[in-house]
Amino acid sequence: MSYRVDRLAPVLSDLWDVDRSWTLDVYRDHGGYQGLERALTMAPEDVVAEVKASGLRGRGGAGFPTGLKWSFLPAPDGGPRYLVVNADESEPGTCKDIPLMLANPHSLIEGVAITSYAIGGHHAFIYLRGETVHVYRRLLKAVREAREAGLIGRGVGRTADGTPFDLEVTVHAGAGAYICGEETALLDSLEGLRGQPRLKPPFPAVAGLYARPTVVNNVESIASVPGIIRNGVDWFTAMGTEKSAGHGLFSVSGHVRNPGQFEAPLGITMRELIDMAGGMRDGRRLKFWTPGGSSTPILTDAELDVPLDYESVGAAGSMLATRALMVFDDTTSVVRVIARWTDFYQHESCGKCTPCREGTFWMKQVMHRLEAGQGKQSDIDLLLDVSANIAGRSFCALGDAAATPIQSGIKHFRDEFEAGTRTPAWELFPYEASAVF
Ligand code: L3W
Ligand code: SF4
Repeated sequence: MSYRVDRLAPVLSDLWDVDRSWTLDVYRDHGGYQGLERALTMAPEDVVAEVKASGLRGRGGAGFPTGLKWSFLPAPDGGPRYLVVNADESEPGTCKDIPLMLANPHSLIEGVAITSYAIGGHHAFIYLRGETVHVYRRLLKAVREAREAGLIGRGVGRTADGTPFDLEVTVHAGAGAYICGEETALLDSLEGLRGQPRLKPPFPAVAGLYARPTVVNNVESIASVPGIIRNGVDWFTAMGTEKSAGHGLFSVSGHVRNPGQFEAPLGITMRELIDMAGGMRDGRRLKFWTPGGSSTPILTDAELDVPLDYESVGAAGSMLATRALMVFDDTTSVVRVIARWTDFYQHESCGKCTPCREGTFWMKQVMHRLEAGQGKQSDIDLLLDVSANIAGRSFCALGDAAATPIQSGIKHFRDEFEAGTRTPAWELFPYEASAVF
C-alpha cells in the first residue's frame, strides 16, 4: 500500500498492511464474512435493530443515523427495493473510501450483503467515481470472487421464514462529476439521466432508484456494518462518544510530516492526529485546518483540542463531515486556498439553481482579483453578500459548501482578504513555500 495507516482502533484498516489484503482468502482468514453468517441467522428486522442500537452514523458527511435510515423504508409490497453505495468520493481532501475499497473491498461487499438482507433488497449498486479505474477493477474482481464463493448470487442464504435470499451486486462507474456524490443526483445518473439533485422529500427511502424504496449509504458506513454484526453493539459503543459511537478513518493531509489515514475512535482530537502524523512539516506553526474537507468551515489552532465527534465539532462552529483533515501552516495564503476551492465549486456547480450557478461564478471572479492584489475595498462585503444569498437558498448542499469557506475564511482571516486590495497573495506568501495543496 502506498497509504500510511496508523491505528488506534484497527477495524476497517486492520488488514491494509497484510499481503494481498484485497483477496477473499486473506479476508476470510481474518474472520471475514462471519458477520454475514451471523446476520443470516437473524431476522432482517433484528439486523436493522442492532445497527440502530450501535448508534452508527453515516460516514459520508451528514452523520445521519444509519439504522434509522434503514427503518424509514416502507413495509414490503412485493416490488424491488435497493441498496445504493455512494462511492463517488470527490470532496476536496476526502480520500478514505478509495483506499478502503482498494485495500479491503470484501469488507464493503460483506456490508452490502448484510445491509441488503436487512432491508429486504436483492439488488445492490456500488456507484463509483469513474476516474478511479484501478478501484473499479478491484471491486469487479472482488464481486466475482464473492459470487464464485456463493457469497452473493442466487440462494446466498435463507431468510428467517425460509425463503431463499438472492443478491446481485452491480458496480457502476460514473463519469466524474462532484454533484453525483449528492444522493439523488447519483440516483439520476445511475438511471442514465444527467446527474442533478432531485427535490426532497420524497427521500430515497420512499422513492429512490427507479422510484422504488432505496437506501443510499457511504462506503465507510456500509463497511462498518460487518464489524458491528460480528462483534456486537457493546463492542462498537465502547469506542467513540455517547452520541458519536465507534471508529472512523481520519484522513490527514497537507503540511504535516507524514500525511495518511489514521483509524481512531470518534472523539480523538486534531492535536493527537497531528502528533500521529509526525507533527507539522519543518516544525512550522499551524495556521488553519478543515475538519471535513473544503465544505466545512475552517478552524484554527484554537480548536486543536476539540474532540472530533459530530456534536463537539458542530459546537465549535464547523462540521465533522468526512473527517478530511487538511492542515495548512503559516506559509499558506488563505485567500489563495479559498480561491482554489471556489474554482472547484464553480466548476462542479450543476447549474440547476440560480444562487449557486451565478453566485459561484461571481465569487470566483472576486476571489481571483483578491488573490492578485487587485481587489476593491467593497469586495469583502460583496463576498459576504453573495455567499449569504447562496447559503440556505440553493437547491442542494453544494451551494452551502461553496459559501462556507469564504464565510469562515473572512471570519478568521479578514486582514488577509483586506490585504488582497493591495498586495498579491504570491508576494505575501511565495508559492514555493506552500506548494502542498
Ligand atoms: C428519510 C427523512 N431519509 C434525512 C437521509 C437523506 C440522506 C441522509 C442525510 O449531504 C453532507 C452535506 C455535505 N426521511 C430523512 C432522510 N434523510 N432526512 O439522511 O441527509 P442530508 O440531506 O442531511 O445530507 P446529504 O445530502 O447526504 C451530505 C457534507 O455532507 N460533506 C461531505 C461531502 C463529501 C462526500 C464525499 O466526497 N464522499 O460525501 C461535507 O461537508 O456538505 O452537508 O441520505 O436521504 N426524513
Ligand atoms: Fe446544482 Fe448548485 Fe443548485 Fe446544487 S446548489 S442544484 S449543485 S446549481
